[in-house]
Formats: sequence, C-alpha cells, structure tokens
Amino acid sequence: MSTTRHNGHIQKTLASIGLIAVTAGAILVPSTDDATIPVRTTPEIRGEEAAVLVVPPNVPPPITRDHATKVIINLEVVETTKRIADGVEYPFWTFGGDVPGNFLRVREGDLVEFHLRNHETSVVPHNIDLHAVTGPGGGAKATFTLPGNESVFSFTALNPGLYVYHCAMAPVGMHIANGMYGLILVEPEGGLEPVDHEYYVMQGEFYLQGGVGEQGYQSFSYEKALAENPTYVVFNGEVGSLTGDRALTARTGETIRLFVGNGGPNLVSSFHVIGEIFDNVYTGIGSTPTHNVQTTLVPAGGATIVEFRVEVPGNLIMVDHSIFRAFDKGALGMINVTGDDRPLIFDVDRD
Ligand SMILES: [Cu+2]
Repeated sequence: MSTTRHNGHIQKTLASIGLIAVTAGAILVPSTDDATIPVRTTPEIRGEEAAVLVVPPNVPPPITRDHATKVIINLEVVETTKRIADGVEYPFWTFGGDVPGNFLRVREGDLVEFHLRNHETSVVPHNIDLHAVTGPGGGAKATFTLPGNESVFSFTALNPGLYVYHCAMAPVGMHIANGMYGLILVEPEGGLEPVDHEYYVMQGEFYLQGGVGEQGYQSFSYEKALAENPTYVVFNGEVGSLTGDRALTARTGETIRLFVGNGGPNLVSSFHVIGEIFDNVYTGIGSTPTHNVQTTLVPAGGATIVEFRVEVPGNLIMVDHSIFRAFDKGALGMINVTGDDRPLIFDVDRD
C-alpha cells in the first residue's frame, strides 16, 4: 500500500468515526514525503476572559459566546484537613480547597492559559493532568509545582466533552486518593441544550487507617488502597455532602443535568437515581445519547452527563448501585423535589 493510499484510509476511518466532522477544521497538508495527512486547525482567538470558579455542586453558567477566546484559569492546590464523616477528619489534597476540584467550563476551540498554583503551606509538589488536553501528559509534566510556586502552560480545547482532571505526581494513586480530581467541560460550539438545573457530582473513594466510623484524625492507608478496599465511597468528598440541608433541589416539571464524574482512584461507579429514569445519558458530547437508562457506568477517570425531568415531589436518592458502597460507605446523595402531587403518575393507597 502506498503512503498516499494509506493516509487516505486513515482519513476515511477518522471520518467514519466522526473525528474529522467534530473538528470542522481538518485540512490536508503536504508531509515531508509529499503524501497528505490530516491536521487540526484552530479557530481565531478573540479577546480573553478569566474562568469563573464556583464551589461544588454548583457549576459556572453556560457559555454564550459564539467565538473562541483565551480563557485564563487560576487553580490553586490546597492541602487541608477536613471532615470526611461525622467525627472523622482526613488530610485532603485538593484543587481549590474542595473535593472535587472547581468545575472548569470552556468552549470548543478556546485557548486555555492554565495557571496551577501550589499553596505555600503545602508539604509536597503537585501537578495536573487534564483529560481535555491534547498533548503530553495532559499537562502533567508542564505543571510540576513546588509549594509556594506557580506553573503555566496553555492548550487548545480541541474536543468537546466532559473530562476528568487529576494530579499525576508520583505516587499518582495516593494523590488521587487524597481528593485531587475534578471535571472540565468543553462545550461544543453550539452549546448544550438549556435545562433548569445543572449540578456537579463526583464520586471518589477514600482509604483510611481506621475502619468505617472510627473517630478522630485518620491518615491515608496505602495498604487498603492497594487492596482496593476503601473505608468510604462518597460523592463530593465526604459522607453527607449532598443530603439534608445540602441536598440538590428542583421543582416538579423541571429538567436536571448532572455532570457525573468518577475520580476513583480504583472503583467503577454504577450511578443510579432511585425513583428516576435517565431520559438522556451522554458518554461523550456529540455522541448520540442513550435514552431511558436506569443505571450508567462511570469509569474511574471518566465522566458521564445524565439528564432527566422530575415529575413528582419527594426525595430522589443518588447512589452507586454497588449498593454496600451507598448504604454502608457513604455513596449516597439526595435531590429534594418540591411541587404538587401528580397521582396519575405516582399515588399511594392510603386506606
Ligand atoms: Cu498532587
């Protein structure tokens, strides 16, 4: 097979799986051996703006720009000891002070200037690998950052999608197990369909020296992490992060979009909402959604978008349906739905 024919085959294959269509900017250029190869073009960058950072489970507002821009992201690593369960404290390592780290939101084609700062009170160096990056290590090597220092690198967000980011300093597993992960959304050029609520839910498991409920300060157990036997499996960094006063909220008839990530470091999540059916599940933006889904896998180091309309009032319960994790280890959150009863959809015989 000649080189030209070979490259033609590659283009055809890329087109068939949608890669060329997604870029909308692939062009053919001569290579050194006069063959043609597809390369990605990048859009014109107009203006610049600072990324909006908010606290989970909130996410920044949808992007309304119709052009690419330079987005400046300032993210700070903070090592902080906080509650992980009632009466239990854990020494977290975080992006931005919380687990998961700040939700990052950019648009397809944006040029991202990423500033990673490591707080001066940190004990160890950190970095960041963003799965939205096309380039070596997802930025990890470029962002090796000692305590009190800052690193800068830039990338173009080529592929729309919802991506995990995490620290990739050795020992990588330990940095992730301490809470160093979050999500970055690269919106497609036309944006996402409007919904009434967008929330950020990210699962992760924690390996403590003590057992479940064992009180006081508990440090990381490398032995339990190696055995993949977590003490806690939680949403958003602690047991009860999304229950009681902290439950997510909606009214009947409203639509909810959950950006669901899984930091791992080890477990795959079987994400389920008790009392609901997902109208749409997207494993990738631009992919055809799957409809009417009861439970969806969210791989470690992966993310999924689920959407549903809430129809009746009550508490919906988000779980990892590997169910001992939910009721015994913490992987449980709530959505408090208010509104009028709709007995034609759900009714209780009170006689
Ligand atoms: Cu780290």
